[in-house]
Amino acid sequence: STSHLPDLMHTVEKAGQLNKTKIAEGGRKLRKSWTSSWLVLAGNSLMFYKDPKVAAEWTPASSRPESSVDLRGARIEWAKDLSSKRNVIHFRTVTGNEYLLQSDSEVISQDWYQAIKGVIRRLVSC
Ligand code: I3S
Repeated sequence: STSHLPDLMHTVEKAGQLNKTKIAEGGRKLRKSWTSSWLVLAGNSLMFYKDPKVAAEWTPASSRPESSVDLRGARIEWAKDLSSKRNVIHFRTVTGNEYLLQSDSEVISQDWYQAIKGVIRRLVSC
């Protein structure tokens, strides 16, 4: 069904490309596998889409998310000692799923960090 789409289109707060790897599932450590991903921050969720070939042409209707995480109760911090890459965000859901999100651009990483942190804060006070 595509009934969620009109709603999603109104609530997209931020969308863009980041490098991503999941490092834990339900608290169990996973082997890293970095891939380029298209992230969409909307409502209570951070959604991961396949990286579109032409970023400017992306819309919420152009594909379905590959996965999605609930930001309620999530934690975000700058990763220390978890990667040799720079500007790495460490993100953990309440269910113990952990991700590293990274861009070579400090500005892009900072923007995502602030945007995700803002949503998490907003959800705490709900
Ligand atoms: O934490 P690690 O094991 O140093 O992470 C590296 C590995 O995932 C590596 O893959 P292989 O285990 O197949 O060699 C990746 O290529 C590296 O990118 C990972 O390290 P960084 O520092 O890039 O997160």
